Amino acid sequence: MSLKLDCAGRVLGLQHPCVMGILNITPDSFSDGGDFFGYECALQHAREMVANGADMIDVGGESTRPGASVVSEQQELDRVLPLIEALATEVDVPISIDTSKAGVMREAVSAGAGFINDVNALRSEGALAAAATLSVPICLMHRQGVPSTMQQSPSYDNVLLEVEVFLRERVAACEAAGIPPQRLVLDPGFGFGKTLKHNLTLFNGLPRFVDMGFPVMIGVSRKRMIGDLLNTPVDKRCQGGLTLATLAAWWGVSIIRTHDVKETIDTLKICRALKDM
Ligand code: 9MG
Repeated sequence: MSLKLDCAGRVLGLQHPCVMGILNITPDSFSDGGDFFGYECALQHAREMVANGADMIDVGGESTRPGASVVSEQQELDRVLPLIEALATEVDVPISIDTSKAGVMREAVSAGAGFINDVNALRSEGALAAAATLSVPICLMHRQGVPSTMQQSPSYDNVLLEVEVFLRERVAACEAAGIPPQRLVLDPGFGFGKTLKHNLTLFNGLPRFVDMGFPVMIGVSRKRMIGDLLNTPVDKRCQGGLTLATLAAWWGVSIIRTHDVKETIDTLKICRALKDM
C-alpha cells in the first residue's frame, strides 16, 4: 500500500492515521443539525478544523443520513462550489468532495477539490467514467440500499464477507475503467444499511479490510451505533467516537472522518506514541 495520496498536488501522508474534518453544508445534516448551514459559518468552521490540525476537509452538500431528502445537482453545486473555491485558496490541506453525482465530482475537482468521497462507490450514473478522467483519490464506501430506506431492514448472511466482496467488485470496476488502484481508498460504511450488530461485526473485522491492501477510511462520528450503545443523544457521542477511533487507528485504519477534530487528533497522538515505540 502506498503511504501517501496525491490529492491534486496536495499530499496526504498515510504513515500515521489522518483526520478528515466533516463540513456539511445542508439544512438537515446528520449530527450538527444544520448549525453550519450558510457560507460564512461553514467557512469559519473549516478554518477552525484546519487550525485544530485536520489533515483534510470533507465538503458535502447533500445529507446522507437515513431518510434525508434528495437535492438536485444544481442545489448541491450551489452549496459546495463557493466553499471549495474559498478553501482551496485559503487552506493548504486537501479538500474532499462528498458526493455521488458525476457532475458535482467534475465541477468540484476543477474548483480545487483533490479527493472524492463517494458513499455510493461510483455506482451512480456516469460516476465511474467521471472519476476515471479526474486524477484524484476516491473513497469507495459500502452501502446496502438507499438513504431513504436503508435502515428499515438491513439484512446479510455474512456481513463481513458481503462487504468485502462488494468492495473487491468496486475495485475491479475501477480498474476496468482505468482508475489505478493507488488512487483507491475503501470504507465499510458504518451505519449505511446496517444494524448495530452488523456495525459491531464490521468494526471487529476492520483488520480484514486493512489486509485488503488499500488505505481504509471509517466514519463513525456521532453515529447512531454509538447512541445505541451509550443511550446518548447526538451531541453526547464524542467519547464513544474517540474510543472507536482509537481502536481503528490501532488496527491500521488510515483516515478517520469526524466532526470532533481536535479530540480525535489528541487521541491519535497517544496511539502514535505507543505505536512508534
Ligand atoms: C458522507 N459520509 C457519512 N458517513 C460516512 C462514512 O461512514 N464514510 C464515508 N466515506 N463517508 C461518509
